[in-house]
Amino acid sequence: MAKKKDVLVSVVMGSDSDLSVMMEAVNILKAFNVPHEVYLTSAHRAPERTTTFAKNAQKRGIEVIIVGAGAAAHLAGVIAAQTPLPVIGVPIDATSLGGLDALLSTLQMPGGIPVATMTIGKAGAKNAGLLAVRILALQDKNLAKALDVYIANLAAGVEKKQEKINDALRPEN
Ligand code: RP5
Repeated sequence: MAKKKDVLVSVVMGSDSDLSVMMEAVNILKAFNVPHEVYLTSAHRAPERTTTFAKNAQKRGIEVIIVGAGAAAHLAGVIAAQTPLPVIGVPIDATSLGGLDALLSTLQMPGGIPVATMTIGKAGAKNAGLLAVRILALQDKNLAKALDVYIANLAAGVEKKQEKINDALRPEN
């Protein structure tokens, strides 16, 4: 049996209710064949579990941590405070404030402890996965090539959509 590859990216979330959003990050990591894990913890409901995770992440060989949380979303900052690894935060729309609460809680870190904060919700989770891939690609030529293909496909998709618009606007239509 092939040896299981070491986890490079941990996708952390504050609640199982965040999973559907954070799957966007997981799906990107799967698409790029990046070994990853999904880890549930909470800064306020399980502070000791959060500390244990953050303090051991580097020793476990993890290189990037993605953290999704909603409401008073301090999970990314609390983890970033306890590890030197890059932490990417994803604010989740979990309350009547539409994610603005989580956005500001994740984003507004005082100087000294950075959290690279993405946009709210699924687009943010997808971009968190892609940012993790970009970070890992700095040291991994195969991943860098796969990223180039992904980026080229995005541009090709725009060209295709332009052609569709042109077709729809042709005078004979
Ligand atoms: C945060 O509170 C979680 O990240 C989640 O987005 C939000 C609500 O959690 P649940 O009450 O659904 O568990 O800690």
